[in-house]
Amino acid sequence: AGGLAVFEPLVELKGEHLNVAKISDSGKKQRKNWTFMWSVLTSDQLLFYKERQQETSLKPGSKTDVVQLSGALIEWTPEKSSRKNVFQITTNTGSEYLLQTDSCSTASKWYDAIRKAVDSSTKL
Ligand code: I3P
Repeated sequence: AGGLAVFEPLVELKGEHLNVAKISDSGKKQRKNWTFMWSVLTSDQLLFYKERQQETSLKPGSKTDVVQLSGALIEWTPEKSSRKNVFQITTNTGSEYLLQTDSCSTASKWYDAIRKAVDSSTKL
C-alpha cells in the first residue's frame, strides 16, 4: 500500500538505464562494482531497479536502492574512474554513488535534474 506515492512527484526524468557504483555505504568504503541499473528520479529520491519499470506498474519491482537527495551533494568526479561522464552523489548519511553513461548529453541531463532535486528537496 502506498507504494506508488514515490512516482507522483516525478520531475523531468522518468526512467533510464545508467551505470551505478556504490563506493561508500554510510561512510564505509565499498568495492567498486559497476551495475547497469534502471534509474528513476523523483522530487527527492533516486531509485535504482534491476529491471526496467513500467510507469503504470503498481508493483515496486526489484528495487535495490533508494538514494535520499535531501542534503546530498552532487559533483562531477572525472578522477574517480577511467570511464567518461562520471559524477558522484554523496548523501547526508555519507553514502557515495558514482553514476555514469557514455552519452555526455544523457549524463548532463541526469546531473542537472538530480542537482535540481537536491536543491529543492534540501530547502523543504
Ligand atoms: C575495478 C573495476 C572497475 C574499475 C576499478 C577497478 O576492478 O575494474 O571497473 O573502475 O578501478 O578497481 P575489480 O573489478 O577487480 O574490483 P572504473 O571502471 O571506474 O575505472 P579503480 O580501482 O581505479 O576505481
